[in-house]
Amino acid sequence: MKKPYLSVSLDTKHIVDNRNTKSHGKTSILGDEAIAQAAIDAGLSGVYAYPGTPSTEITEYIQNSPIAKERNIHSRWSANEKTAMEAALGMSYAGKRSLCCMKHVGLNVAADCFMNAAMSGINGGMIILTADDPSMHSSQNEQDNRMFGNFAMLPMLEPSSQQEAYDMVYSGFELSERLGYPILMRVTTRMAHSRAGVETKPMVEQNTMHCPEDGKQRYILLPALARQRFKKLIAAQENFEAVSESSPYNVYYDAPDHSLGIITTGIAFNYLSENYPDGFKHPVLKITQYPLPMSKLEKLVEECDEILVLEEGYPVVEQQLKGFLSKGLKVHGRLDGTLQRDGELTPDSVGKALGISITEYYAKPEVVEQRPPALCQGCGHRDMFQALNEVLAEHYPSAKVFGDIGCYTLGALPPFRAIDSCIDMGASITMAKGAADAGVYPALSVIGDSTFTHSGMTGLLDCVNEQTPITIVISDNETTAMTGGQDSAGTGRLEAICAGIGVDPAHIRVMVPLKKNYEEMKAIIREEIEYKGVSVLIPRRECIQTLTRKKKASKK
Ligand SMILES: Cc1ncc(C[n+]2csc(CCOP(=O)(O)OP(=O)(O)O)c2C)c(N)n1
Ligand code: SF4
Repeated sequence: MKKPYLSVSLDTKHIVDNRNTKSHGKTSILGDEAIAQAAIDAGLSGVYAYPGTPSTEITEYIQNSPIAKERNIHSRWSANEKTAMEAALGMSYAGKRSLCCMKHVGLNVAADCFMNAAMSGINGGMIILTADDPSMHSSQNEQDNRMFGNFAMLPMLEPSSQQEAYDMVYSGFELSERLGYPILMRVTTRMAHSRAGVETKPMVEQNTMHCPEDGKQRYILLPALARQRFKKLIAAQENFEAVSESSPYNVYYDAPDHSLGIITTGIAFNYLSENYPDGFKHPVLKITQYPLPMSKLEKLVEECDEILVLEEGYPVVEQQLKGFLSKGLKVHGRLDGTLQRDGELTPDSVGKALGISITEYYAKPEVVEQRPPALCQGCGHRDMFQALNEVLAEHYPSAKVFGDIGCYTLGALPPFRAIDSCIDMGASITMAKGAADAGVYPALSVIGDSTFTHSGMTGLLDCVNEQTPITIVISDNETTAMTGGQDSAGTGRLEAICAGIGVDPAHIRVMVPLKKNYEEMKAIIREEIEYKGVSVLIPRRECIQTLTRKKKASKK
């Protein structure tokens, strides 16, 4: 008989996980997967997320986990990061443990909920996972969301290894419940996407549903109640600091040479350790839990002549140490040029900052060339851009095309050079509106289907309300392609959504972006540009990558 995945032992809160015919143990996984596995093991009831590199694999792991399925853990993608965080807060309100994941810029979208969840606090444990992308491997900026954690005054975790990522999430829900607040956990690209051996722990049962008894005091942020909650949040800081001070994650390592003291945050500890395989030369304070452990920091500052701060992202700790007027303390890091001001740290850049000579083992072979990214051959976005470019070149040379974020952003590059902007998700429609208001004609927007439902729909409503003369192209490949082909929230319903928002159905035009249809497409594009109101063009053809994957899967 097939072994069941789970068996519940009645005398403890633990559930034995029989996935690998053992209850738990060591397994080699990505940082993102360690986070997902830890959440499942810690009694997660729901993950809420919108895809975004480097966070996507967390939710995908839970979606593909037979145990998560068996335990009925919610894992469907949300429409955007704000809806995801609000749903996670709702699940926590009902007493269950929830995880909310996003890439760093997703926290900008969810910021309204984030800041206010810090006021209400939580009921079931809640972890908000931000995956930051220093060096912008696949992002439009490299913001460091520890600043957001400080802004919201919430406790934060920033693992230095995959094992720590696992342990922090496993115990993080309980910590969140103990403190009464959501925990912000920050990882960066290398942590999310590199693999290591991780020791897993026994599986815990999910919380039973229990709504908060004091819910009406906590969750209704009317001014009189919100003022009380803010005082509570301020008062809670002392407790957050005490917990951080005694955290097993913030560790002081003494070493013989006190001419320098080193502070590491998050993954920088890993990079430092690689440079000292035989033990540290200088005292090191490893910080992976915030608020900052002040007495440990003071000890390091008092015992060492100078301080070097190694942190991935902004100089958050370095700036705090320097303050505005602390002339006495010699602090080195990203602000004084000891390390580069932007981009990722590496073991080598850390070694250089310490004056350690670096041996280059693997020089880049000459045959390896930097290649700009490009739309796949056969992609429907190509045909859409080709037809659009021809119309604009022939009839509207002063047209401005406001772009958005997705595979189609690559239409900015040769050979198309088809878009004039790409700022944030949804901005194509609203920027085109503002430009049209200023007199730009024709003002066009090019947006993907997933980006449209993420944050384009409200901008469309603004256009409809003012009958803005604007032509919006929703380039519909029926998936969220850029992040790997996740479901897109509006698939099959885009025309209905646009009509529901108030676009005249006569000006919602669907087309199939193929070479053989160019003349028909061009005629429609021209007609709708000539229309002095809101028109929506929907070139629709499935992404060839998802199509190929489906075909392969159906042959198996
Ligand atoms: C606020 C925010 N969340 C997530 C992302 C990651 N991201 C980039 S493009 C994209 C979606 C693209 O899907 P779609 O608009 O359908 O275009 P496609 O890639 O399919 O052409 C996502 C999720 C981001 N850049 N910003
Ligand atoms: S992944 Fe899909 S949408 Fe993206 S460029 Fe390739 S075919 Fe086009």
